[in-house]
Amino acid sequence: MKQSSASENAYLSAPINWYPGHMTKARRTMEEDLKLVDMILEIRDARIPASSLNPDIAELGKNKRRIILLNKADLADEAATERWMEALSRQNAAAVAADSRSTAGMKNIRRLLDQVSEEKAKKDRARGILNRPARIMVAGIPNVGKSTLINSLAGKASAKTGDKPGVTRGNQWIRLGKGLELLDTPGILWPKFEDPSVGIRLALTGSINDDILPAEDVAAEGIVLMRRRYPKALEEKYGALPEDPHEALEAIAMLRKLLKKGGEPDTEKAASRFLDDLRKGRLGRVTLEEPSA
Ligand SMILES: Nc1nc2c(ncn2[C@@H]2O[C@H](COP(=O)(O)OP(=O)(O)OP(=O)(O)O)[C@@H](O)[C@H]2O)c(=O)[nH]1
Ligand SMILES: [Mg+2]
Repeated sequence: MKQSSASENAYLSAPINWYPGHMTKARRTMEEDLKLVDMILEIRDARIPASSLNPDIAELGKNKRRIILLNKADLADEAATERWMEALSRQNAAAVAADSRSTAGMKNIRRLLDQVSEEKAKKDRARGILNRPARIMVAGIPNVGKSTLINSLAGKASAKTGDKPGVTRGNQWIRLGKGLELLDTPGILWPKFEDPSVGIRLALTGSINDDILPAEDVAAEGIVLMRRRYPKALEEKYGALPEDPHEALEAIAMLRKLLKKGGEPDTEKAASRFLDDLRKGRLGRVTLEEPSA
């Protein structure tokens, strides 16, 4: 592991095994399951719409209709979400933004899915096939809200959800009325990120397990990123912080009285606190990256 520094990307150049075996299997399973579905609903995190893209989905599903959903939009910067929606529409990608925990926000998505179902029924009828539901795969990286979305669409808790990556372990079909079936899938990451800051952002938003990267390093990068993008929110929460992100963690520890036995600042606890504040929206609504020009 490299020495810590103030720049983003400093920590991920060492090879890290964050591609657990079950994800390799998940990719193979996805390839098989794609043969069964009419469409892919690709869930991304609205706070990191680029870093939460899994190229496997586009590659394996290149012949399928695809809708992109920027989820957790309630935690993302609204203006940035608008810029992302514009950028996606310029690439001719069908995209919507949502807070999947609220059933109220599901109307638009339900309408899109019903359209898919009707089109399929029409095509099927022309070929003499009746009563075959449209099947939609819900795919995306871990912890992005796939199961939560399915539960909100279904109006009941059919799929298991949880505040950490890797909750859904296997596939599960959930029926939405007679014309639609949704496939809940385990989140998939991919083996190598060309840009190491992608790993940091996935950790910052909680899609990589907290025991894989050291919390202090992730938090230090988060502080650098917040200072660059939302300096006011950072200062409002913790006051003026020292330039060096590790010293900033010490300052947060002192401020929050997170001290070790000898009275020294407990930077590990400060890092967890910062990450929790960031992930829960206590530093305001934040989007950590912009669409490329
Ligand atoms: N604020 C917010 N939280 C959400 C949203 N959608 C899901 N969550 C939360 O995110 C966490 C993960 O949700 P899940 O539905 O389990 O995520 P998943 O994509 O199924 O995760 P895996 O099964 O691990 O791949 C849970 O704590 C949800 O309550 C959203 O739109 N906004
Ligand atoms: Mg799940």
